[in-house]
Formats: sequence, C-alpha cells, structure tokens
Amino acid sequence: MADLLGQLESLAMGAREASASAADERALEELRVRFLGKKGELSAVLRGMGALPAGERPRVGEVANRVRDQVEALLAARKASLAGAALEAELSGPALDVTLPGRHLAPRGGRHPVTQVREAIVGVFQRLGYEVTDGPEIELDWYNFEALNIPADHPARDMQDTFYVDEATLGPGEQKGDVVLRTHTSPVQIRAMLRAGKPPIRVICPGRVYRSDYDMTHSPMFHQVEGLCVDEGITFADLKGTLAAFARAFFGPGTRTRFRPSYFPFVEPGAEVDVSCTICGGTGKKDGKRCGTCKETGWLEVLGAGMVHPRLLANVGYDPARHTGFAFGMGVERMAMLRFGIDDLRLFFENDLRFLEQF
Ligand code: FA5
Repeated sequence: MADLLGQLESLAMGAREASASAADERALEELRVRFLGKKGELSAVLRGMGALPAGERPRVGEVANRVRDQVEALLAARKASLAGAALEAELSGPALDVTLPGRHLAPRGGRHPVTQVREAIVGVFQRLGYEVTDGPEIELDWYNFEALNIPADHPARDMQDTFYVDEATLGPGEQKGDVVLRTHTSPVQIRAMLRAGKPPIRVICPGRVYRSDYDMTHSPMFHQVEGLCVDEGITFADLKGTLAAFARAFFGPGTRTRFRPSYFPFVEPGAEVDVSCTICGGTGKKDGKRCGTCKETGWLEVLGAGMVHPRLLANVGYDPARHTGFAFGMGVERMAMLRFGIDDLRLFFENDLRFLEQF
C-alpha cells in the first residue's frame, strides 16, 4: 500500500511541475491524457490496487480520487492563467490605429452609357405595350435587303457600305453576297412578322448593326432600335402619336417633334423625325449665341420612320388590303450623344475609364 501511495504522491508532484511549465492549451491537453487518460499514470496506479488486500483498498482509492481532483484543478488553473496572460499581452500590445487610411475598394463597374440609353429607349416602348424581340447579326441578304424592298442597285448594297461574309465561311448552298452583317435592325421587321404569323404585332428590337463607316458621328459597329406595329386600321396618326410620346418620355415633357418626308424603300410614306433641340430648347440660340448642337435650326434629326410598305406585308404573306402598320428605326449612339451632350461617337468605343466613369 505504501508503495501505491508513494506513486500517487509523486504523480501529484509531477503533475504540479508539468502544468506549471505548460506553455499552451495543447500542452495542457497532453498532460491531461498523460496523467488522467485511460492509459495514463493514474489508471496505471489504480490497476495496481487489485493486488492489495481488500481492507487497504478504500484508503488508496480515497487518495487516488483526491489526486485526480488535484490534477484537474491544477490543469484548470493553468488554463485560466494562460488565457489571462494572452489577454494581458493583447491589451498591452500596440494599439489599433484607426487613423490608418483604409484599403481601397475595387472600383465599381457600371453600365455602359450606350447600354443605359438602349435600356431607356426600350423601357419607354415596353411601357407603351411593345414586346422586345431580336434577330441575328449575321443576316441573309434576303432579310436585310430583298424582303425590305431594297433593290439590287441600291447604294446600301454596295461593297463600300456593307460587310459581306467571306466565301470561306458561307454555309451549304449560300453564295457570296447572300450573307451580310446586318446593316440595320429592319430585317427584324420581316422576321417578327413571319414569327407572329398574323397581326397584331407590336415589337421593339434593340441590337448591333454594321456599316463600312468611320467618322465623328459614324462607326463601323453601332446600335439601333427598331419598332414595328402592324394591325387593322393603323394609320400615320398612330405613328406620329407614338413617336411624339416617345420623344417626350425620352427627352423631356416639353419636347416637340417634326416629321419631314423622306425615302426608305421599306416604308411608304416615309419620314425623318426631328425633335426640338435639347440644348437650346428649339430656339437655335444658346446664351445669345448660335447653338452648335442643332446648327441654329432648333431641330435635331433622331430617327427614320414610315408606314410599312404594302410589298413587305405581301412578302410575308399578310394581306395589305386588311392590315397596315408603321415602323421606325433609330441609332442608339446618336440618342446617347444627344442625351449626354457628346460630340464624338467614337468615345463610346474607346473604353477610356476617364470617359466611362462620368455616366
Ligand atoms: C435606317 O437604318 C432605317 N432602317 C431606319 C428605319 C427603320 C426607317 C424603319 C424607316 C422605318 P438610317 O440609315 O438613316 O436608317 O439609320 C438610322 C440611324 O442610325 C441614323 O439616324 C443614325 O442615328 C444611325 N446611324 C447610321 N449610320 C451610323 C453609323 N455608322 N454609326 C452610328 N450611327 C449610325
């Protein structure tokens, strides 16, 4: 018995020394396993109790329990003192400097001005009950020209104006001249009518178009928005009312519209539509001087429009005696230039952040 009691005493002493020098929680856990674990030192002593006479066992058991409590208390006390020291170290360490400049947030992206304007235009027509539709940018000559009543000798069909798709990339049965990068969104008029099968149709189509152009107000790739309305009894008055409502919604309530006769092969009659100048309010004068935006005319040309040519309706199998409609098309970059007062369209495509951040 004296032997076992001696072992318990030295276990308690060993635990006292070891826990005093344990540096962290992990070391304390290792000590707990070493002294109190299933295969630890205390269990080894208790296993030795089996050899004792029955009368001596309670005494040894009592001392063993006390030693277990002592070791547990030692470990807990050391744990608390380590935590206290860690907190102390943190509090007495260098203070958090709240005056340091913050880390810069990554710059926020935004929608491109052309996208913003496209969405604004489309939004007005959606509120007027138009549905958004689309068509391919690589288009068949038939949709881009032929079905739109644009004759073979029309200057738009010239190589100088249109990007034709190279022979190498043509599909089976297609010939050079059959496939073009669409030069306007008007082919979607044909596609929308064929898709619908029959009137009524009220669609708006935003999209990219391509022309062999390049100067301050023309770029080889630009965006248009096409509108088409076909039904029974649609008249030029509906066209005027619709575009006047659009102009007021897009440019402001006081905006006036003017229709000038013009020619597009796919409409009859056709018109160019002007709005009162957004800069000088239609007076032609800005601060007593000539308004440069409208060149003193008081008007800005914004889009082409007209009544759908009966031949188009016939091309898609509609009855021109029963159904009539109107169509219009506008350049999105042109609308963006007017809205934001920008004089060089090419700025939209240079992706210079100093420019883009202003919108
Ligand atoms: C057309 O493209 C006709 N399809 C519009 C139309 C539709 C008329 C329906 C009648 C009925 P136009 O070629 O004028 O029309 O072009 C329309 C607009 O596109 C122009 O007013 C102009 O704002 C814009 N635009 C034309 N070429 C360029 C270019 N290279 N870069 C930027 N914008 C352009």
